[in-house]
Amino acid sequence: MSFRFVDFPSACDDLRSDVLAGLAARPKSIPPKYFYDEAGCRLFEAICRQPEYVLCRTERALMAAHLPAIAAAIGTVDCIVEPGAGDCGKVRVLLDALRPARLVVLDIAGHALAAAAEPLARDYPGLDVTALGMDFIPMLEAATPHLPPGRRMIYYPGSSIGNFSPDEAAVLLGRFHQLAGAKGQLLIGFDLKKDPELLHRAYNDAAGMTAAFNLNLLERLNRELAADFDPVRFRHYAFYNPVAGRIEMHLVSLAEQTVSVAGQRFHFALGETLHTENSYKFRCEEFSEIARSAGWHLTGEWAQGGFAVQLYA
Ligand code: AVI
Repeated sequence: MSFRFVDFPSACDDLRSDVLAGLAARPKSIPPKYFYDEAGCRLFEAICRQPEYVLCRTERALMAAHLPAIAAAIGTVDCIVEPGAGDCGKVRVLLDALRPARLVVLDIAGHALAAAAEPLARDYPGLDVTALGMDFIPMLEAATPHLPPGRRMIYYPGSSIGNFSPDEAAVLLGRFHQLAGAKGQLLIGFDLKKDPELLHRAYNDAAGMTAAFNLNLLERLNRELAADFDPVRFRHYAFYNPVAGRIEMHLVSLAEQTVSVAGQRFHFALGETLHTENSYKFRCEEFSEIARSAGWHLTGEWAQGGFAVQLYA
């Protein structure tokens, strides 16, 4: 069994500077990557179990249904690289089908990642697993020394790419292209445009898990940045914007209030929003145009139940 965990320096300063900059901006905003503290990771897993949020289950069903064709299109791979791997649950089907020698997983929640990745090394004898605890968005290139030569495939499932604007997505996909190197491939999953009512329900589940996930961000800032948000004075507000082709998630202030964060004070008017996430939805051809602009060539496409997986070389 071979398992290695490398934790990159704490992103604590980034949290502070990103949050202070976001609260000073108009509209106020905070990058969605900060949802994922320990409680946020658990809440996201709970969201994936909600009947309204079918995204994770649909992707799993698509992968199961098309795995032989996907594996055949991919061919031989020496190393799978999964940025934002989280609980490392999705990559198992690919490990079964492709049997690569190396797996490199990256995630901002480093210790949760290590706990999830270590069992993979036990369950797949001969697989060399490296877990990199890093915020890969600013520091993806730091992963390069941990990648073996040979045929690499970047795996980016779960429609995580939808949490970036199309311009940001193109830049990130270009960096994936560099990281994959010669003969590199990209297998990526994204949510498709569909009935806005279905999308609306997915981000407004009846059990309130998405609301709790959104509001947990305020609890995190209270704990980690000595903030004094009162979560009861903010409302989870999520809706589909068909012009922009995205779900927008907001925390709307239910009162005029002033909040202290890391020693600085921020005023919220009644009804003012703190924009916490965009989740873009695509048509297959819209997405392949973004990937093409980043240097990738489409080599395979599977769509089912409102979700798509594309393969690029
Ligand atoms: C991780 N990401 C793809 C999820 C999404 O659907 O945009 C995060 C999420 N936000 C609310 N629910 C789920």
